[in-house]
Amino acid sequence: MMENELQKYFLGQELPQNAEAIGELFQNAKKFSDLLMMYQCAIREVRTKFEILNDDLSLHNNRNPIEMIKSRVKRPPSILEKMKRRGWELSIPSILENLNDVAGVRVICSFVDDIYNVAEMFTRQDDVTVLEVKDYIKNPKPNGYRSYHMIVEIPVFFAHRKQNVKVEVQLRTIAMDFWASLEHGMKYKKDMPNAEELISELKDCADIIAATDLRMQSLNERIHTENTEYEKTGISN
Ligand code: 0O2
Repeated sequence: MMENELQKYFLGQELPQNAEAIGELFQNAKKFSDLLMMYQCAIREVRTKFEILNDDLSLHNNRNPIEMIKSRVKRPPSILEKMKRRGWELSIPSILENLNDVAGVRVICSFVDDIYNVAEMFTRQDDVTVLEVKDYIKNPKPNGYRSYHMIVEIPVFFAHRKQNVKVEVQLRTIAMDFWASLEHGMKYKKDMPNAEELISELKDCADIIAATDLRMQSLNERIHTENTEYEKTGISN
């Protein structure tokens, strides 16, 4: 009942014909929009945590390890599609229990080491519970995808209640993000005639990018060491 009505409502199909069904539809829609608001609040909490870490590290280390933070609440059609694909019951308790990526925060860092440092500082906070970690940097996907994924749970405080909310956090470098944005376009194009060639080129690019990320990190360390030495001795190598 709820599944069909939500589907019709959110996929823009026709409205039910009787007043009772319309009333129920709007009640369900209200509950659903409250749910999305709750995920939006959890995103704000998580974003703030990363922004504070970035400000603090910037103040003490003179550089920002985080280049950018992006976030999104999964769109209703994508929620419905995933719940159906996985065979999960379409209800609010089931979304809360099963769907880990309704709230998504993507943290784009300058260097690979920054990813691990920032992730460690974030997960050390006592209101952050880590439910799952997938390290696609140490274990890249066969297509070359690299990122550090975490599912975390954080408490969100509302006027009269506290709700623990799951958020998917993805940490990656600027280069990994650039690659993933391009590769995302392949999601629905795996049957194209030249797909194999594109997949193979993308994999090559992912490997080049990973090697470049490490070279850039090592260059950064050398530049930093030389600058520190110069500040101490006034002698430049
Ligand atoms: P969107 O549009 O970014 O939300 P899960 O579905 O989360 O229960 P799964 O699929 O094992 O289980 O999760 P995983 O591997 O942690 O990946 C989830 C998200 O990571 C994806 O979300 C993408 O954002 C990103 N991702 C994972 N693999 C790839 C990849 O090969 N290429 C790119 N470009 N992104 C990837 P969605 O829901 O697919 O998409």
